[in-house]
Amino acid sequence: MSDYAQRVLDDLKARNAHEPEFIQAATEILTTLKPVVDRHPEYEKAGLLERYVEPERVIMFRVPWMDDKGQVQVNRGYRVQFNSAIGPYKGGLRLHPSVNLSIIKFLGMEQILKNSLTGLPIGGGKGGSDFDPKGKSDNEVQRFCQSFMTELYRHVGKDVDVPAGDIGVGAREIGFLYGQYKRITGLYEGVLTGKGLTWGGSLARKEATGFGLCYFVQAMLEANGKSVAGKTVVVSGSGNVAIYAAQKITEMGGKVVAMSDSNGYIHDPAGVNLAVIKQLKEVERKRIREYVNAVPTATYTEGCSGIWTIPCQIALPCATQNEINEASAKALIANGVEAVGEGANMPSTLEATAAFQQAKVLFAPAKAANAGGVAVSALEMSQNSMRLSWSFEEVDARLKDIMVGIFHKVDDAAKEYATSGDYVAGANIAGFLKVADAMMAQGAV
Ligand code: NDP
Ligand code: 2IT
Repeated sequence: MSDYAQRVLDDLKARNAHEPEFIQAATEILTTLKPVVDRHPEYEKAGLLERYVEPERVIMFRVPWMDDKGQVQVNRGYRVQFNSAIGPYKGGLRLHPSVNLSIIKFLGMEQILKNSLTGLPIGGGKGGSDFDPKGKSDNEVQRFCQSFMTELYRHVGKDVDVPAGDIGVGAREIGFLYGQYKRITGLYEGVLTGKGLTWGGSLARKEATGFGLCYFVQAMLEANGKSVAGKTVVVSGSGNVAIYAAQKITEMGGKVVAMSDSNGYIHDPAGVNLAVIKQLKEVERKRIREYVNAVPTATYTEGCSGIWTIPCQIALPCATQNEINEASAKALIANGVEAVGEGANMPSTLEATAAFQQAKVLFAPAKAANAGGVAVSALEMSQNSMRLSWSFEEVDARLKDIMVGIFHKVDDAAKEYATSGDYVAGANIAGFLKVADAMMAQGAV
């Protein structure tokens, strides 16, 4: 690595020693930016990397809410407004008990480059809370969301910062958050994306991350003389990203044989019945183990990592960070995996990524492969500003163009600056160049 990037990374590690996920994401990004920094010595004088790794603003706040028993509960809320060089801050809100500043900062820093890759004018941000929606009533979720927005409203706006969904935040939560924003500010504006279709949402936003992942993976396979058709696929998770990735990959001729949740995974060699998964997860909010009640030929196994020991040619991790460690990567490689498409953010550890790349597995990194969600969020912002809505087919066609376009940007940057086929370096470099250019033009801010 160049002295400059290494120095910034060493400094970041010392100053954020207690933030392992943030250090992990920064290590990958800074390591792959060496050839860019070498070609642009002016970046060092401009403190560009030091500015890049430091969020513009971190907002942390108390979120008090009353549970159904009348007991007041307190959670911690976050919004990291990381980088506004190319547009208003944009990125999801995560509600999960594991949420802390390290996780929100890693997600925010990834989001800067992802949003840049979409080619649309959106900066990078992320937020959330350690609130656990599991087991909470609709009323409790509503009271939490209203309290969260009662603080957040003063920091967001359609041209300032536009949050959306992530783990634990779907249409229900976006609805409660939007209602409270509207009530406090009196504004009917596109301050959130992932809204319902009757009140400003975009067709195909729900499907966008999963569909986009499959469009990217298909483009990557085609560029390497392969295709999805006829391949056996393992998809982890059974949330928003996983469900629509499984749907599209099936439409493309792949066969999904396993899916999971945070308790365990189901293996259905005949091909997963997605109608059953949707009913369990989207309608009833139940556990995936119940799948075997509807499909008795399938098996359920407790625990998450075992899903990666099921033989497949395509693996789509769509649950959460670091769900594939080196041992899981090696199990996939030993079973002949040909392509990995990251639907979740940073689902592979640094060691797992290295193992895939050494084994010449086609590896589609999250910030490129899962950019379809935020890309359609940006299309939702456009539709809101224009006060009109596009058809499903129109949005889906734009999504496909954007994902194929991202693949080519990433592929070209890998060839020009790194090694052909190193899509990790290609994504970081292609995303960074646009942000760096904008930051240089705007002065030392
Ligand atoms: P959902 O909440 O809809 O689904 C998350 C899924 O992952 C669930 O099946 C959940 O299981 C599982 N999961 C969550 N946390 C863990 C954990 N700690 N261990 C094991 N399994 C876990 O979220 P999304 O589908 O929206 O998000 C999935 C991933 O995709 C995340 O990494 C997110 O950042 C990323 N992403 C999401 C986008 C979007 O538009 N929604 C866009 C781009 C990326 P359980 O139900 O048991 O908790
Ligand atoms: O990680 C992500 O890109 C998201 N959770 C979606 C963000 C968005 O603003 O749509």
